[in-house]
Amino acid sequence: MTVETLHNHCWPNSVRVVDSHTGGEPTRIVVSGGPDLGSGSLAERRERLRDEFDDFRAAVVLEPRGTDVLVGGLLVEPSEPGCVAGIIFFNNVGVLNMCGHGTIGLAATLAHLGRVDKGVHRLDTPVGSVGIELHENNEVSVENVPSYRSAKNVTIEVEGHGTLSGDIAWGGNWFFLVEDHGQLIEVGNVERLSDFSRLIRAALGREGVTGADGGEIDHIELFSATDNPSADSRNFVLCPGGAYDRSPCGTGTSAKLACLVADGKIAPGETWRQESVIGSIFEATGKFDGDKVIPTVRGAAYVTGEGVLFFDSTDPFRTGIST
Ligand code: PYC
Repeated sequence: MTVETLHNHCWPNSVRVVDSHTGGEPTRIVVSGGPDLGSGSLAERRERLRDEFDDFRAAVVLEPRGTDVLVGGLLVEPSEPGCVAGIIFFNNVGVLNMCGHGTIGLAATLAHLGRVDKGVHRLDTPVGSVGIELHENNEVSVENVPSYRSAKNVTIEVEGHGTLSGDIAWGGNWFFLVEDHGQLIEVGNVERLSDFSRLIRAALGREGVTGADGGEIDHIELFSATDNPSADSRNFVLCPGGAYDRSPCGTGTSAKLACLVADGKIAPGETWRQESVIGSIFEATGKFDGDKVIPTVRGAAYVTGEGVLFFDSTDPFRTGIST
């Protein structure tokens, strides 16, 4: 099968992909045939993907080829020396900064393709390089970008729910982290949790609350206790496109670790075990980097499929179904 490369804004006939899931959250990596984003940093090439190839993003992750839950990644040449690959993640509504579960899935994909051996490697991303280490049993550790809490106890007015406070933290994406919310974090309650979290995100937007760099806080993370003896806490994470993260969210777990370290609730080197709303677990430890923490997040990923996506020029849903 010939896989054509997309040049000069022409559509490819097809791209080769490898699918995986990490703690239940799916990732689809475009391993060949994707658009040529030219040269430059990963941040510059991400802008190009966003500005010039948004239809391609949508075609790969949206129905009928994907779902709203799917996170996509375009494998590219790295620009940072010492990196084995570059990755630009995207989802049902746009491009992402970084993606923890997706990086664990990417590591499993690269191992599946025979492109990396067990051991330690670095990957280039739009927000800096990250480390991966492949272990036994499908487990991967990701040494994430430096993470930090930028604001504590920020109070907002949530429509229908009154005043609520949370922390703002960076873990490769911006998060609003809420402990005291009165919601039941259980898989049977995800519709209500999603609606509630959307209202929080709307309140942040309405009140002009942003990350420290002015970036939109597009991920909402709720926490509760858990009865799982293998975990320290359970979370629910609303992703930018409205889907909830089936995994504990790698960047969200990093943001949580940054808050715990800032509050002196966990020492660097201690392990935090974050359970997702469906019961999958990531383990995280951190080390200090000035006033930030460098989290290492560990989870398991499984390759679920490998194939070719076709983009027939006569297909009325070639660019996906936007809802
Ligand atoms: O694992 O960092 C993550 C993530 C971000 C969005 C979905 N998953």
